[in-house]
Amino acid sequence: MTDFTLVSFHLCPYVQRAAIALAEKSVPFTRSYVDLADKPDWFQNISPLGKVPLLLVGGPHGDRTVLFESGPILEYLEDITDKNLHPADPLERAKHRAWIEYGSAVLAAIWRFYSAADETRLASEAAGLEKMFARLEHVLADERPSSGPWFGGTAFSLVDTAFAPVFRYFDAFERIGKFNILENKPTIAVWRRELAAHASVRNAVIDDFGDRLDAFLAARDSALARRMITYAELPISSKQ
Ligand SMILES: N[C@@H](CCC(=O)N[C@@H](CS)C(=O)NCC(=O)O)C(=O)O
Repeated sequence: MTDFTLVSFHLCPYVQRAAIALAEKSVPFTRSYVDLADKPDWFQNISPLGKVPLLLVGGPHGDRTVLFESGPILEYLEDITDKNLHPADPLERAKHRAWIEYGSAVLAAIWRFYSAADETRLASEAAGLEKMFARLEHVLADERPSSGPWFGGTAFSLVDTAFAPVFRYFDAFERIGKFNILENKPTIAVWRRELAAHASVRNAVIDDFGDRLDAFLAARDSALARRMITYAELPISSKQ
């Protein structure tokens, strides 16, 4: 009997990918959390890049293998389970892998957005993100093989596991202001809404995820954090 432990950080979007895939595939697993600001020795010893997620795969004789990097973890879960989240067609599968990479590029752009030092940089990062989502809106609206709420149409896929954590950031950004990134993208709006309501996506994070993300964003030395502080200081009567 194999047992699985997902080594996590509460806010990590890459960890969420693995947690969603494990739930979609009905693979039982336990979670352990590390503080990335104060990494314990056991974690440093087994994580080659010092990053989460790790998937600890326990064998029948007490042996244990450490898998790192969300991409290989997702592919391994595809290999060992019957319920596939990748499409069967090789060309479609390759496209899905490419769009998962795109999801990682969007996460990097989101990092640049919430880390932007000043308002000028914040605006240019917002414009860059808007372009990335405009391309995605086109793919969803015009190139999906079947109509349905998910990236691939009717079937929930690994691309969905990659983008569900992306949209969680926008719940936080929209509490701070209006950045014109996801506006006027109706297909993305439906996708985002369906993902947010989906059980495996909801259960991929702890209950106070939103508060933790707000606190994380507010603690940075960034234009976005300054906006949050300014907003918090406004009298309640002037808040929308
Ligand atoms: N390419 C990696 C990215 C994982 C990653 O960046 N994890 C972040 C947390 S979301 C991390 O562990 N960073 C290490 C640190 O902050 O020291 C993957 O797909 O698993």
